[in-house]
Order: sequence, then C-alpha cells, then structure tokens
Amino acid sequence: PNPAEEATAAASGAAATEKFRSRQHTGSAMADTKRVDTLASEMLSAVHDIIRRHKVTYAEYDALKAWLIQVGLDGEWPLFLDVWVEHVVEEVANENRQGSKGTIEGPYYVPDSPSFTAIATLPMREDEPGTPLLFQGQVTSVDGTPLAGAKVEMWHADANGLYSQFAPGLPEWNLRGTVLTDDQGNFRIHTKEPAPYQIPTDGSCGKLIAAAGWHAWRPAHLHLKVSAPGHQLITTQLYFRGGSHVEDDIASAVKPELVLDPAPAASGTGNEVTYDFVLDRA
Ligand code: MBD
Ligand code: FE
Repeated sequence: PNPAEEATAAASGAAATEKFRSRQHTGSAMADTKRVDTLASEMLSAVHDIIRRHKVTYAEYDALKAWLIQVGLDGEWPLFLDVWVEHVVEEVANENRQGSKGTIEGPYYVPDSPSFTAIATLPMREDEPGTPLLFQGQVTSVDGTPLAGAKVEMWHADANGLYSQFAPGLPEWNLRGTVLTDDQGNFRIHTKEPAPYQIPTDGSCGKLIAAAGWHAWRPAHLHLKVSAPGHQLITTQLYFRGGSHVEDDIASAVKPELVLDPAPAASGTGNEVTYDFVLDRA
C-alpha cells in the first residue's frame, strides 16, 4: 500500500482527540469544588503510595513524564482512557440497570451516521472484505413492550481491523449506520464481520504495551448504541464466541452476556445471529 495511506497511531489519535473535543459539553462536572477536591486528592494519594511502596526512581519518574507528554502529542488520551479506565466508569454508571448489559463506548464512535429503516445494509465498499453477517433482533422495554422506531446505531471495524474516519482510505461512513426498528421493534442489519482490533504499535499506548510485555488486542466486536423515547440509551459491544482475545480483551470490556453465537445464514451466504435489546425506562 501507499505509505501515505498507512494507518498511524498519531493520525487515528488526532482524529479521536478532535472528535471527542467537538462532542464534549464541558464544565459542569468541574463546578463541584468539594467533589473535585476529593477525587483529585485521592488520585494523587494513590500515586504517592505507589511511589513509596515501589521506591520509584528519578529515571522512572522522568520516563513517566516523557511518556505522558507523548500520549498527548500522539492524541492517544482517548485511546488510553477508553482502553484502561472506561470499563470501571461503565460498571459504576450502569450497576442498577435491569435491561441489557452495556459496555464501554471506546474512542471511535461518530454520531449522526446514515439512517435506514428496519432492514438495512451498512454502508460499505463494493468489494468490502469479510464474511457477510446478518445481525437481527428486537428492541423491547423492560416490561416486554416492543419499541417501534427505536434507534439502533452500529459501528465497527472492517475485516482489516480499521475504523472509517480514523484510518485513511475508507469511505466516510464505512460500516457505520443508524437503523430504526419497525412497528414490532424489529431490525435486520446486513454487514461484514469485523476483525480483532490491535492497539496501534507505533504510538504511546503501543510503547506502554510493549514495555510491560502485554498483548495489544481487543476481540472482534460490533459497537452499538440503542435508544428509544422514554428509555435509557444503552451503549454496548458484542463479540463472537471462540474468537481471539474474547477471554483476554486488553480493554476489559467483554461480559458473558455480550458474546454472540452466529450460525451459517439461512440464505446460504455468511452468518446470521439474533440478539435482542431490553431498555430500562428513563
Ligand atoms: C476500539 O476499537 C475499542 O472499541 C476500544 C474500546 C478501544 C480501542 C479500540
Ligand atoms: Fe472498537
């Protein structure tokens, strides 16, 4: 491939940083002085404690300082935080939900993807690689009521593990779409199965992974946001049983309820799977 078209950590990081900044409605969470005092003080205390317990050296302190600076220069704060921190925020945020399980959003969501009625094929290239997948299901409320006109937003990597708008050379909305359910709450989405995702090895997060001797992989996954009037939006991801790294996701975002069992499609091409979403009332 043309080197100018090669996916780089810095380019996808810059795009993720820019997208986050443009969506972020700042400020109100910083207005509670007491809360900020508590959280910032305890975070610093945790750092101080680690330094004392492990007798952190000046060489290590300087390495950390250089690495933190580089994370920002690479635009990898969204990646770093979503891979290693977001799963606990999600756990706390959704601990009281009765409906379907959620998990982390990650750094590659883009709102306002092209919209379709209940039977849809995600935007994709004419020669889009990968196994065809029919993903279908029903959206209901916790009491079982079907939710007509619910919004099922889906986005995922392609068969090379790349996300449109964060890697070069892909159509703007490749493998991203918003599907509205029919009057019974049903949807059917045709797409191509994604590949596992590797954290870029040429950026700061990749350097940390290599330095710590970790692996850099997330299992193949579909991202979804499902919402309906009067109900809580759910952000989730679905995985493929038996796939690489389902058992050791670097982002700690797999839950047993989120693992799909696709079967060969009745149509004879590719696979199909049914997965229903249950939304909590707002
Ligand atoms: C991804 O595709 C992702 O979903 C997360 C959470 C982090 C990095 C890449
Ligand atoms: Fe992802």
